[in-house]
Amino acid sequence: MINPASFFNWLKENKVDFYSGVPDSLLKDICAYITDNAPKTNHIIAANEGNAIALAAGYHMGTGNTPLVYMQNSGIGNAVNPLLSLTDKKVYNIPVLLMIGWRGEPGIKDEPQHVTQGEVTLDLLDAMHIPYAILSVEEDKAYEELIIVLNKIKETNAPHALIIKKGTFEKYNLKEGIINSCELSREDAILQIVKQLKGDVIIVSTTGKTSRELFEIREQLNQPHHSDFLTVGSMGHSSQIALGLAISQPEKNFICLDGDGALLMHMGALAIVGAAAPENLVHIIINNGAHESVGGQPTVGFNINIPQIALANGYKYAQSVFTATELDNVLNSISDVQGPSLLEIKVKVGSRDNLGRPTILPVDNKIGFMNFLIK
Ligand SMILES: Cc1ncc(C[n+]2csc(CCOP(=O)(O)OP(=O)(O)O)c2C)c(N)n1
Repeated sequence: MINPASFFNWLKENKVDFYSGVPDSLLKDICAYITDNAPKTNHIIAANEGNAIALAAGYHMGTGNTPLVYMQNSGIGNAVNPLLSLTDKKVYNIPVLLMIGWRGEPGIKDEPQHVTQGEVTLDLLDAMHIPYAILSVEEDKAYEELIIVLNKIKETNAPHALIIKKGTFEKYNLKEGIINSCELSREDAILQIVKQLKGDVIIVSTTGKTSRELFEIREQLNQPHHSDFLTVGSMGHSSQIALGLAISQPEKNFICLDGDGALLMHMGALAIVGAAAPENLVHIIINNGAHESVGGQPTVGFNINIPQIALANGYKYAQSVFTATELDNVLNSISDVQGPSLLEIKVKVGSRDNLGRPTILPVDNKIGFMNFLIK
């Protein structure tokens, strides 16, 4: 296994000292080390992986150095356009060292949303003419490979990927974790929402632990899952799934349970909800200021005024709450408000160690959900 500190120092000695990306569970130890040890100006956790490539391109043009961009392989889709129309050698020819976590690696059991992505990861890079090396888990070998990769980048001035398998990095715990004084946890907030819902409210939940917690809460309460669409992948898109549903079934009420990282990833979605103005949609942002599901690296969720942003984008009502009592009050009245509405719930960072994963397949979730909606 590779020690995150020595990997970071090795890169620094080789003039790779700017980092951007979106955190990934397979990369959480190295991402945590970078978060704790890189100067703030040299590490920017991007809104999405495409933005990270663009940030890296800007840094390269300002310094001449090679930046590093990290991402989960599910972020390749977000990065394709800037990789092909910005950094590509037939366009601006900009060097980037890509570090890509290989979820769904063939032969290694993973969640359904990672399986095809894992199968096509190397093919996607081939199709984009981006060379890659699968980084060895053995430290000495890994550094030999890295020398070859950096030489290749120097020679071509173009992006080169490092594919990172599960278990490549030794454990490193984030020191600069976010500590806030919020009362509720994400799970507390979801439990309260589920318990207080009136009538047949339909929920679309975002990727990561939000959907896992919602699933477990239904199990605990002995409630069926058919009114929940668990968006296990597609980070940042659940508000648009909810929008598509809300406009197709205007007589039903919909809630999108979103995360701050997911909201930031595709924030333009807010303007589209505002413009479409579905009266029957409540967009709830569970804001912990972190990418909690993949290691707790910070987002800028606590630096921005989400309700004001929503109102400026055409939402009809927006509110922020911190406590169970405030949440109780808003949930009691929100169904009387004409939407689209946004409710931000500020929560602490963290989750249960024994949190499970949905035991129903995504396709069965969809079938049950559609049967419930179109009956
Ligand atoms: C395009 C894409 N990039 C990265 C990931 C990995 N990922 C899964 S959950 C998550 C964090 C989500 O953060 P947030 O929405 O704030 O929710 P939290 O986990 O804090 O509840 C990330 C980065 C992903 N699934 N898809």
